Formats: sequence, C-alpha cells, structure tokens
Amino acid sequence: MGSASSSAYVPKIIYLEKDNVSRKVMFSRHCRPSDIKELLCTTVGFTRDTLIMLMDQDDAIISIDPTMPSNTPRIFKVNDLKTEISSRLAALEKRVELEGLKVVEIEKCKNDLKILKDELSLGNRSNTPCKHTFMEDPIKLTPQRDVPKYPKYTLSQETIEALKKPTFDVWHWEYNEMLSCLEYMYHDLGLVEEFNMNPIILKRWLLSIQENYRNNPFHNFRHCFCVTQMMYGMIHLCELQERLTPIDLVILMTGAICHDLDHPGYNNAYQINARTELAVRYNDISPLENHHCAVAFQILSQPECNIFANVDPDVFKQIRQGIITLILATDMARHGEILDSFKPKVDTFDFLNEEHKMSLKMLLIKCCDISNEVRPTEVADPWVDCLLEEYFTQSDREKSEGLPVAPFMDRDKVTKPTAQIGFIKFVLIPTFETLMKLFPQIEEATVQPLRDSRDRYEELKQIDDAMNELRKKTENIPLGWKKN
Ligand code: 0WF
Ligand code: ZN
Repeated sequence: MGSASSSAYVPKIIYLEKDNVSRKVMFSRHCRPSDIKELLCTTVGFTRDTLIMLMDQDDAIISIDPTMPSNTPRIFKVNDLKTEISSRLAALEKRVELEGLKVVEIEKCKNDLKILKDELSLGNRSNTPCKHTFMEDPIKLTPQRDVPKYPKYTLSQETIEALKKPTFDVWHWEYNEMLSCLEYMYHDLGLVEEFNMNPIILKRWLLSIQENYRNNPFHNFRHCFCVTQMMYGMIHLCELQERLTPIDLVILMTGAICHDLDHPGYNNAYQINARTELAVRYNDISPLENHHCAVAFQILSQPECNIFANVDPDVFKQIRQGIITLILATDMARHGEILDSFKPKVDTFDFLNEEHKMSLKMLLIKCCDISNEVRPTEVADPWVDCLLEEYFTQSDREKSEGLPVAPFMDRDKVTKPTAQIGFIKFVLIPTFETLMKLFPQIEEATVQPLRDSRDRYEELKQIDDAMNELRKKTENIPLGWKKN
C-alpha cells in the first residue's frame, strides 16, 4: 500500500540534518512507517529502535510515514525523543525561573511544563491502564504500557485529508499511528473542547482501548479503527456536524471505538451453543455486544482513563445510554429489526426528534461495522481472508465439539466469492441504499463501490465455477490420457 489514499507510487527523497551534517535518504512509498523510522535512525547513526522525532526548520514535528512532505532544499532535523523533551523541559524551566515573563506567559509555560512532565513521568505510574481478562468475574485488571510509549505523531496534511474518506488505506498504519489518528479525530470534531476532556487522559483511554482488543484475525484493533474511521468519514460526508449535537457525535465516535472490545473471536452462536460464561452471564441475549459494552464502561470507570470525568452527570447518563444502544445495535441478529425501524422515518426525518436520531445513529454504526466492501478492492480484499480465517477456526472447533456449524463458516462449503456475493447483495447494498435515502450524497463514495465489488465477485465466481466444471470433467479421464 503506497500512501494514505492508496495512490502515488514514486520513490521519495528527504534530507536529514544531524549535528550539522546533512544526509539524503531515499525510500519507497510502499515502505511501512516503521521501516522508514529504522532507515532514518540508522542513517544518522542511532540504533534502529531509537525513538526519534523529526522537525522542520520551524521546529514543527513531522510525522514519519510515506506521506511525509519532501523537503528539498529544506532540511529536517532529527533528534531522539528523550533528548528533545528533556531539552525543551530545561528551556521552559529556565524561562519560567529566570526571565521576566508576563503572568499569562508564566501560566502558559507552567501548563506546558506540566504536560511535558506528565508525559515524561507517566511511565513510572503504578495506576496504569488496565487489560480486561475475558470470562473472569470480576474482570481482572493488569497494568499495561502508558502514554509515553505511544509517541505523538503530527499527521501530514495529506493524511488528514485522506482520513475523512472511505478510500483511506487502513492497512498502511501501525497501532501507534492509528491511535494518533483517533486522537486527532476527537480533537478535530471539537469533542475534546466540548466535553472538556483532559488530552493526556484521552491518549491513555485510547491506549487502554487498543490493549483491550485481542489479536483475532478479524475482530482486532484494526477493525475497531476501520469502523471508527468510516464513522468519521460518514460524519463528514453526511455533514453530521451541522445536523447533530456534540453529544450525538461523541456517542457515534465512542460507540464505534468501543463496539467490539475484548471480542474473543467466536460469535454469539458459538457462545450460546457452547454455553460459555458470557452466554450464561447475559442469558443468551447478545452476549458479545453486552460484553463489549461492559468492558467499555469498566475502562471508563477508571479515573485515569475517564474521558468524561468533566462532564455533567446528566449529560454522562445520556452519553452512556447512547453508547450502550449503539453497541447493542451491532448484533447482526438485530439487523432486520433496526433497518425496518429506520425505513418509515426516512421520508419525514426530523433531526430534532430523539427517536429518529437514535434510529439513524444505530443504522450508522451498523453501516460502518460492515463497511469493508465500501473500501477500494486492495483494502477490502484482505479483510475477507481475515474474517474467513476467524470463521474457519470457529467452525473447526464447533465440529470438534459436536456443535452446529453455520454453512457460511464451513471451510468445506464457502469460498470468498460465495461468502461476499450474498452479503453484498442482500445485506450491504440494501443497508447503504436505505441510508442513501436520507443522504443521497453517499451514493458515489459508498453504494457505487459496493455495486462494483458485487460485480467483481460475480465474475470471480464464474471463473471458479468454470474451473470446477473443468476439474470435474478431467477427473473422469483416466490418468494415462491426461497431458502433463
Ligand atoms: C464473509 C461474509 C462477510 N463479509 C463481510 O464483508 C463482512 C463484514 N462484516 N461481516 C462480514 N461478513 C460480519 C462480521 C461479523 C458480523 C458481520 N460473511 C457474511 C456471511 C459470510 O454470509 C452471509 C451472507 C448473507 C447473509 C448472511 C450471511
Ligand atoms: Zn465490528
């Protein structure tokens, strides 16, 4: 994958300056950010795993990724992160102590100092974020890494623009970069300001969210990122900032981020049929979605991760109710119910009517949750492999445990085209077309790519069918007659 918006294939040259020596670095736009970081480190003589930061001539931080701006004839300064923060800290301290600063300036410096000190010292904290252990009661919390190990990235203008579109290349980024993108979205939508969120707590909350997604083939943190990035894209595409309230927006974004927390990689049917602890705990009623929700609010219940700490309790109640409703709406068993309840509202949709808005928000999170096929083929395609891998692991286990197996999960029955054609035709297109009735502008960016993907998979299926036909015919030919 070349760039944030899956275009641009020309190698990139940038110039680095370290200790007054300038060096030229060339890399492919197909490189992962981690590869570029390693290359930069070794070019200037650091070890490959040094945490570095790159600054332009105005000391603005540059994000290290293939979309970073070329700088001929300007030169980027490179420094290791610890030295950089320490020297900034020392400079600030000196200014506060020695210079005759105005009161406002002193306050600003103190504030900057506090943030820097916080960032430097957080690594030593004992009340670090928590990891939830699945199916243990009460949920077990174990300390994980904290904010300093999640470096700050300044996103390039190209990334910022690409982030708003369904064409965004979600495979291009490492977890830390996805965290920075999510952090950016909260700032950009005005949610940090509106709900008076502490920016450090926002970072720590996001880190805790990431750590509470498991490394399943499909239901992992990258899927969480995809769903949230699509939600951010829909907010822009449907101009929801002008039509919904900040409370609605924070519910949409936070619901998306939390919607599959601690997913174990086995679906509700498995939970119920295998009578797992989750199914028992939630009486077979959307066990997974109830669990995702419970974990979301366990994380928020920790003061160091509570992004809503400064929110009025009545507003928090509304936000909590909204998030719960959205996460529970992602259970595909409720797909028909949710779509059918939205349809009659479309023609007279009222953005001041809470029931209408809730129905819209439920449809939006559902659309985003299943939206992989809206993305460009090269981005969407690997997701089908990931999902089938997860499904096949489940069906193998169901077979070995003597439990019922859904045909669409059975490795002996399903292929990529057969899995996708029905899902695109009977689930995805009707769902997005329903949303399109309210927002006709989504057709080009969402419904058309779905139609194209359906056509592509139908062609692939024809090829598969022809190959199978040929195989069957040749199976009847005695071995001696076959050409090598
Ligand atoms: C593999 C296929 C499928 N394809 C997707 O693009 C996608 C996105 N989300 N999901 C998807 N499933 C699911 C993840 C958890 C819930 C939704 N699946 C769908 C299934 C095989 O086949 C059908 C086809 C039609 C109707 C129902 C299932
Ligand atoms: Zn999901």
